Amino acid sequence: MTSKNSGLVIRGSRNIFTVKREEEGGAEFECRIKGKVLKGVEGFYNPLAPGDRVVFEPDAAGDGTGLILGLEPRRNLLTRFNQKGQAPQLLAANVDIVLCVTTPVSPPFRPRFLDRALVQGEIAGIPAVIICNKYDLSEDDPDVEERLEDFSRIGYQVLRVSAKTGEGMDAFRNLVQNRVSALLGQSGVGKSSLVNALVPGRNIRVGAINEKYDRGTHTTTMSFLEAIPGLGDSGTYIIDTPGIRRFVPHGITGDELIHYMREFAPLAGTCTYGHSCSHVTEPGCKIMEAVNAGVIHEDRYESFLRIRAELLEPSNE
Ligand SMILES: Nc1nc2c(ncn2[C@@H]2O[C@H](COP(=O)(O)OP(=O)(O)OP(=O)(O)O)[C@@H](O)[C@H]2O)c(=O)[nH]1
Ligand SMILES: [Mg+2]
Ligand SMILES: [Zn+2]
Repeated sequence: MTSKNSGLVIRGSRNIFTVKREEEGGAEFECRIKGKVLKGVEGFYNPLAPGDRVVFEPDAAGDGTGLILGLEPRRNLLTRFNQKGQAPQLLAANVDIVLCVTTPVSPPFRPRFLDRALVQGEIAGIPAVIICNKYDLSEDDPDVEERLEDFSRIGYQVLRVSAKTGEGMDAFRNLVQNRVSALLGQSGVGKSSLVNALVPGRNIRVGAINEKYDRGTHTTTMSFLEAIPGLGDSGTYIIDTPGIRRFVPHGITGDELIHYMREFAPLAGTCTYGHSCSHVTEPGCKIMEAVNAGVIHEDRYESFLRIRAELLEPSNE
C-alpha cells in the first residue's frame, strides 16, 4: 500500500530530487514530480531547492523511488537570475541565514560579488553574514580590510575564518548552530571546505585553485543540504551550493534596488527629483551627496549603478 509522507528536499537537478522522509528513520527517496509542473514555480529554471518541504508518495514497489505530490508553503526562498539558462533559479528554501563567502586572496577578494549576494539576502528577507575564508592566507591588504570594515559599518556581521587552520571557526560554529544556513560564493572560496571543517571525517569533494587563472574549478555541481551532527541541540543544517561566477539578483526591478541596499534605503525618495532621480547627474541628489560624505562607499555606489542597469534590461526580469 502507498501512503503520503512529508519530506525534506536534500538535493535535486531539474527533475529528480532526493527527498528525506521526516518520519520512520529518515530514509531517502529519489523522487520525480507528479505531473508536469508544480504550482507556483512555472518559469523557474528548477522547481524545487534544498530546504523545500514536500508531500510525497514512496513507490509501492519499495525500490526507494517516489512521486512528489505537492509543496509545503515556503518561509522564504533564495534565488538568483541564471543568465546562462535565462531564467530565475532557486538556490535554497526555508533558510535562517545566508553565508556570503569570500577570500582575501586565491581567488582574489571580490567585494562586488558580496554586494550582489547581500542584495539577494535583503530581497529574500534572510539575514546575511559575510564569511572571509582562507584568512590564513591574508596579506593584511589594506584595501581588503577597508572594504570588510565598511561592510561592518553598514551593519553586516563579518567573520574572518580559515577552514584549513581552524582560525575563527568557533565563531563560525556558534553562528550556524541550530540553524539552516546557505553558503553563497564564487568557485574556490572554500564553501565545501567549511562544511567539511564542521563534520569530523566528512569529505565533500573540494577542488584546487587553478594557478594560471587564480580561480576555482567549479567542483561542487549541485546544491545539497547537509545535516551537521553534534552541533547544537535542535538541528544544524548547511546548504552547500555550486560556485557562482556572476551573481545577478532576481525578484525586484531596477527602480526598487535602492530599498535593498541598507545604507541607500533611508535616502529613497529624498533627492530633489524624488523617485525619478537616476542618482548620476541630477543636482540635489542625496545618494551622490552621501557618496561624497563617505556615508555610502564609492564601490557600493558603483555596484548600485551596475546592478540597477542590469535589472532595467528587459531580459533580466
Ligand atoms: N589556505 C586555505 N585553503 C583553503 C581554505 N579553505 C579551502 N581551501 C582550499 O581552497 C580550494 C577550494 O576549496 P573548495 O571547498 O572546493 O571551494 P568551493 O567554494 O566549494 O568551490 P566550488 O565547489 O568550485 O564552488 C581547495 O583546494 C581547498 O583545500 C582555507 O581556509 N585556507
Ligand atoms: Mg564546493
Ligand atoms: Zn538621486
